Amino acid sequence: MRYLIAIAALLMVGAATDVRGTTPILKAAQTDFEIAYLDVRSNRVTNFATVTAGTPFDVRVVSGPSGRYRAVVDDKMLDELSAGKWRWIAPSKPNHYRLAIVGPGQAELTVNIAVEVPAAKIRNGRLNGYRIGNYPARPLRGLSIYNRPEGFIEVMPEHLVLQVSPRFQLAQFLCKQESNFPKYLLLRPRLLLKLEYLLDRLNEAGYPISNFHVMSGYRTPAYNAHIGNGRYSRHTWGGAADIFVDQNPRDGVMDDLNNDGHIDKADAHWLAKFIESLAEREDYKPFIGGLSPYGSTASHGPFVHIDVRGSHARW
Ligand SMILES: [Ca+2]
Ligand SMILES: [Ca+2]
Repeated sequence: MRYLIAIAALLMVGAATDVRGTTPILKAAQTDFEIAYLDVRSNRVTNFATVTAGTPFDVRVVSGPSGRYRAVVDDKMLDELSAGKWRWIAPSKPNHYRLAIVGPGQAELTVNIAVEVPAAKIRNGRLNGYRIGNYPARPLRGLSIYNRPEGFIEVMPEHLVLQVSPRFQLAQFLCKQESNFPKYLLLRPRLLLKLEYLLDRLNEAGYPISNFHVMSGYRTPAYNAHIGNGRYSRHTWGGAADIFVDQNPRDGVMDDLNNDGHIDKADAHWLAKFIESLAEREDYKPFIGGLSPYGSTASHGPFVHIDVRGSHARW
């Protein structure tokens, strides 16, 4: 099933040819029921979650057609706690697992669950050799989203192509620091849902954009300090992405979104303004966070920072 989704995602990517063209609207795959897990709700066919080894992971169906729902983890059926509600106890061995929920109409929804390697295994700022650095001892303003992480998602080469949402793969969020495998990262499901939401709205507005280029997703505190960023960057908690649109032409830099013949900060502004225009919508509420357009420097082109910190932040 995972491979079918990957193929479907590739087909969707293939359908888009022109940012301002008349190609059909690209809809991210959604199913006819909605689930709730961790701090999110989703009806996307592909989802992502993290859980600490040995701890419970709860998931429930919150809306959809009436009838019998089933939950299966790696081909093993889960017992229901009550109708449409399940608890999976994560194994003590960190790895990637696949939870499938099948609805009464046989529609299927997948949650790819990463059982994390405990942060307690960090020695001298390194996790199994991968440089992490140090998280601030005190959360910013006492907010729990700035707590020190309890664990990290382990990434081996075979996990790079793992679909973490209908249009995004795990590799897109890895820190840019040079290192061997295993690599580690944090990635908040809410960030993925926001990226998918923004693509849906862009497509509805007539921009058949198949994906964002994620210039920077997760950053280790060590890498974040190295590039001169603040200690409380949402990137270091896996809740931020620096993105641009790159498909016409696909050349590694932002496209001319405002169609003025130049690739510059005005294109980042165009994208930021589009995102800002969604801010009053009811369905945008879960995605409130930071938003800021950036221009080019010697090391990168224009991009837009987004995050899911839960409060509006502009700079
Ligand atoms: Ca481009
Ligand atoms: Ca432009």
